[in-house]
Amino acid sequence: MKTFNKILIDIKGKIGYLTINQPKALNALDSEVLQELNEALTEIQNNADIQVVIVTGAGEKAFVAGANIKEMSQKTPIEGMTFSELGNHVFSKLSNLKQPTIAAVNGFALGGGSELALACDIRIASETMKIGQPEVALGIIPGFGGTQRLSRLVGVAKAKELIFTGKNIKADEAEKIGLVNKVVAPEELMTEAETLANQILKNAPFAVQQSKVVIDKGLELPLDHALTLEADTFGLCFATEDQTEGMSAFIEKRSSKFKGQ
Ligand code: DAK
Repeated sequence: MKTFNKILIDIKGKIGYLTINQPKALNALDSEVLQELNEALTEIQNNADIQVVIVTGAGEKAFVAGANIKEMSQKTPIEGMTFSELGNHVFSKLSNLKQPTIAAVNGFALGGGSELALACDIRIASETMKIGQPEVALGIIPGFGGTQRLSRLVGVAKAKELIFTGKNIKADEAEKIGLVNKVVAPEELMTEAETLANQILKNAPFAVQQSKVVIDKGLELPLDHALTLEADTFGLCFATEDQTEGMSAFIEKRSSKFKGQ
């Protein structure tokens, strides 16, 4: 796997670790970070050895403190547009990644940082996490999907409260409103994310990946169409060796050995 300047990619077993590695700037997202994320996500998508991805930030203080305000403040309108196009492309790529993604949110997750966590499938937070969408204080609105993903996750009223006030909330409140799945002590964060990843890894990879597609795409469809998508994809699973293996293993009272085929 290629090495990068501002992000780290590591693979252990079937887990890919994607770390934003700019701790001095609280892992703020500048154009270079976004470009590297873009490349890294393509590599991850095409790497059959990686079956779950954990996204985190380097250091103890921040997951990601947002888009890089210092860089953004210098942009011309055209550069702003390019930045926006790249950012939207990267966040959609993360959200549509075929592998399930877990954000291990280890501190400040503000603006683009909150949106990075929202673009992942599951969020595990450290007790030290503070999450929010402070963009309106900078004269902008959330631009990496926050208005849409936050509303879908926590409901319109809570999303409006968070976005209109720009306030940060702590981990326990984020858990209460369903913004994060679970809160753990900082030293347990990575172990918790890995435990979850390993639970996912016990299952048939194609079935997990297709569940993700059907949940995400289905939410954009009328219920009848979404249920048809589910039925079609359910049928498709019967074309896989892993479906035969999973059901045979149950009948033969043994554990399954999935091959991802
Ligand atoms: N950008 C650049 N540098 C940042 C940064 C950021 N977002 N956040 C922190 N830093 C830098 C600080 O400037 C400081 O650098 P030095 O001064 O040491 O060089 C270093 O990180 C440590 O930060 P602090 O000294 O401020 O640390 P504190 O503990 O005092 O405060 C903090 C931590 C997280 C509360 C504070 O740093 C802070 O408020 N940061 C900004 C948080 C924020 O407003 N984030 C939202 C950014 S706006 C778009 C799509 C999306 C977006 C934009 C456009 N398009 C589609 C075009 C997204 C926008 C955002 O995310």
